[in-house]
Order: sequence, then C-alpha cells, then structure tokens
Amino acid sequence: GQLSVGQSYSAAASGTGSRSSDAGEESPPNIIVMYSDDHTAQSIGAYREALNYGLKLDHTPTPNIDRMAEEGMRFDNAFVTNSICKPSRAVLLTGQHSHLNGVITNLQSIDVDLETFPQLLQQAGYQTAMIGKWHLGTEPQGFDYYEVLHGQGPYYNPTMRTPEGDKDYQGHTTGIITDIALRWLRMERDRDEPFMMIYNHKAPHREWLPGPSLNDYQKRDLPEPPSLFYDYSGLTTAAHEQDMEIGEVGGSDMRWGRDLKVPLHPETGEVNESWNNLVKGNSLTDAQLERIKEAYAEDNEYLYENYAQMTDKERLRWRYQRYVKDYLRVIREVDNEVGRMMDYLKRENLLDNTVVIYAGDQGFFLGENGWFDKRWIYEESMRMPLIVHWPEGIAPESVNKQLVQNLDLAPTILDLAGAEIPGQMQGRSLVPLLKGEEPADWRDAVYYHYYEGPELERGWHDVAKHYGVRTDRYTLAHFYTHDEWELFDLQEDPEQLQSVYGDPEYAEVQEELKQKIRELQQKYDVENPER
Ligand code: SGN
Ligand code: CA
Repeated sequence: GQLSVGQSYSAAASGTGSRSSDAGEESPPNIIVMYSDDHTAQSIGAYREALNYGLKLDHTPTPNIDRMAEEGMRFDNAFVTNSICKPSRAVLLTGQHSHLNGVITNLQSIDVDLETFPQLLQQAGYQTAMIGKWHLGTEPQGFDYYEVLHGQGPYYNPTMRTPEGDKDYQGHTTGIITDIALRWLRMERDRDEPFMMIYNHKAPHREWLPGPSLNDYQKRDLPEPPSLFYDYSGLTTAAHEQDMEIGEVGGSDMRWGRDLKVPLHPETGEVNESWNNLVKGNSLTDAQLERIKEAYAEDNEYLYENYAQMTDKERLRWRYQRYVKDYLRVIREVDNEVGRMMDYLKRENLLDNTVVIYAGDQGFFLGENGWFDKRWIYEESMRMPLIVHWPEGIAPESVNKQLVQNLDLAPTILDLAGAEIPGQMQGRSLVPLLKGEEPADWRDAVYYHYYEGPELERGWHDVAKHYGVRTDRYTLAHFYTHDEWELFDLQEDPEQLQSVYGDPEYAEVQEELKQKIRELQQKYDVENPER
C-alpha cells in the first residue's frame, strides 16, 4: 500500500550497515539513480535557501527528498550540458557531451553500440535494472532487467516495455513505477551481487496529471515568482520568440484542456480538443475521469463565470495557479514514492551501503519569466537538482558548491563500483567531493549547448540554439542563429532580467568568458560549435 502523501520515511538507521563481515573488506555499494523528468530545484524544499532566483515556496512539497539531503549531500551548483530530455539521459549514460554521443536533440535515438556505465557495471559484476522513463528510442542496453515506458508514457494506466514484450498496468504511473522497482529489488535480483538500478519517474513532465494528490492545495494559493509578468526587455530575440508562456493561449504554449484541465473553452464554451486528448492519452477509466473532473470542478466553475471580466493579468494568475499546483501535486507523489523506496532500503538494512542519487534530468520554469518548460541556459532550466544519500560515504548535512554536471555521473558511478573510467568519458568522478575533499584543480566553468531550434519545426517551445558557459558568477550565451549574445552577472542580477553584454563595465569579463568558451570547445572536442 502507498503511504499518504507528505509522510516522510523514518530516520536512517545508524551503525547497522551492510558492510561485509570479511575483516577490512568493503563490499562495493549498491547504486540507485533516480532521474525524475523535469524535476526542478525550485520545487524541492531542501533547495529553498540555496537558490536566489525564481519561485520561493512557502512550504515543502518534498519531505522525503529533503531528508535525503539532510542525511547526505546537496549539490548547489549542478548543471546539465543540454537542457532537454533525451540528450540529458544520453549524457547520464555515456558521460559524454551531446556532440560526441550523438543525441543532440529529442529527435535522435541512442546508438546501441555506445559504451555506457550500466554495461560496464554489468561487466564489473553488478546486477542492473532500468525501471520507468527511458525515452532513448532503441532497446535499453546493459540491463539484466528493464521495464520502461514507451516514449514519454502516460500519467495513468501505462504500458511498459520489457524484454518479454509489453505489459499493461492500471493505475497512476508514479506508484506503478515504484511497484515495479520494488518487485525487482524484492524478488528478482540476484542477492549475491551488488545492484545498480535506474528508477526514473515520468512525473513531473507535462501534463502534470495528479493521482493520489489530486485534492491537495484546493483551498489556497501559492506564491508567485518575482518575474511572472516580465516582458523580456533585458533579453535578446530568442526570449521574445519562445513558445512557453503560461499566459499565452493556443499554439504550442500552455493548453486549456490537456495542460490546465479546463474541459470547456472559457470564452466559447466548446469542449477543448486537448481535454479529449488528455482523457484518451491516459486511457482514463470512467472512475478515474470522474475523480479528476470532480477535483477541478469548483475552480473551473469560477473561471467559466468570471473569465469575461478578468484582466489579462488575472487570467495569467489563474493559469499560473492551476499549473503550479498540478506541478507540485505530482511532485508530492514522486516524493512519496521516493520515501517508499528509502523505507524499503532501510527495512532491508541496505540503506548504509547504497548510494542513492536523486536528480532531475534538467530544471524547469515554474512561472519565472511567465514560462513553463526548459531548454535555456538560464538558471531555472540549466540547473539540475542533485542530492546524494550514502550514509557510509557522506557526512550528514553536506553541501557542495563546486560546479558539477550530469556529465560527471557516469564516471562517479563507475568510480563507486571500483570499475575503470574509460578515456572517452568527459566528466569527472564526484567521489572525492562526496567524501568532503575539495580538489584544487576542480573545473571553474561548465560548457552548455542546446540544439533543438525552431528550424527543426518540432512544434513546441521554439528556443533558438545556443552555446555558452557558466562560471561561479557569470553566464555568457551565444544565440548563434541570431548572432546575439547575453551576459549575466548572477551576483547582481540573480533573476537574469538584464543582459550586460556590451556594457563597457563588463568588457574584460566578457573577453575572458569568450576565451573560456574557446578553451572548453577545444577540451571537449567540439568541431562545429554552430551546428
Ligand atoms: C513534449 C511536450 C513538450 C516538451 C517536450 C520535450 N509537449 O513534446 O512540452 O517540451 O515533450 O520534453 S506535449 O504536448 O507532447 O506534452 S522532454 O522532457 O521529452 O524533453
Ligand atoms: Ca525532461
């Protein structure tokens, strides 16, 4: 059975670790990677004090993930190399930047011949499993077992792809993914070997359709981010041309039916096509559909009655509240399931010698700039939440501020397993950081490249391609299809509202950062930075 949402897993056991009894010999740790889809740091209680931009929640929706941070290490400067789904997952598996692993946008599938950390762990004697969102096209390689969603997968009643063919499930996907993961841990793995499991939630990806938490936040409003009504006046063409506005109706921005759960168009009274898509796409049963309609009914009635008199600002506010509540509802469900997983590890006495890595595959906008979605080099989307729980290896309440990346996870995991890190991997093991060391030669800048521009005609959220660099204080980005640059001083302008590119006061910094970009392009074998 599921815990009620908001309950947190009980405090970690101490002293009763599963260290091998052989004198002095440590068994290699088990490893669980949780890479939740679109889970952004602004929605995690543990990050509330750490971030100086964007939505600040007045409560925590994530007691279990917070607990992992309290008992382990929170990374405050973790970034993805390319803020979109497939590319981020390919970087996780290969430890290589997108231009080398080939998955530069959501259009590519991962090449089955690439060397990935799960295959190397298998060779090193680990039992491996891949459960939940895969989204890399080709068949998962390097796993003793897998059970994954097709593509993005639905919020309800998923069909899972397994080595033996498809399996159908009834219910809410977030709980089902955990059930499958727990079944594998309990009954299917070989207990004589250490295990590595990737346990990936589909939530909180669009369309944020809650299950158990449907009725949370019914009677209260959530805070707004300071830049909710921003007009992009300090930014370049790309920001003016995007397609990710919460307030914009129609097109590829936020849709009334599917995203906002408003069945009828508030102006015309006609059924929204995207509402039908929501019902169909999730194969909702009558009972599920009734429960969903019921949860939104009162607020929708208010909207239908008042829409005509509402100002644009009020309309955006209403849409923002509906969006962010649903986002947080599905986050609470993820958090609850993470708690179930941690409880299992504790009961089985596995907690101390299991490294649990909690991360999002990128960040996400929660109304900052009036937006949802990701893609940008901006803080909201480039930052990934990254929390590591490992009682045997990490001092509690650790906070790390080094610049780290999803690129580092494959080398880190191999290092934890005592396996060799192949030369083609471009990240660096975080194990010294986990142990509290501060290597003097740690990187002072991260390289970023986003490739899914409007010319691909993907139909949603056109964002101009860009590459750039993020240091501890600055972000410099080149939107090369427009040949425009943006420079942010994150200390002075944490919300990134005013680019200071071209400002004489920053001339020197600007030159240094351009030089840094050239250095990194060379270091990472970027042959064609404007592809
Ligand atoms: C879908 C979503 C987009 C989302 C992309 C990429 N539209 O196309 O909102 O940005 O996926 O997401 S939807 O109407 O199909 O939901 S990603 O996580 O796979 O990169
Ligand atoms: Ca994603």
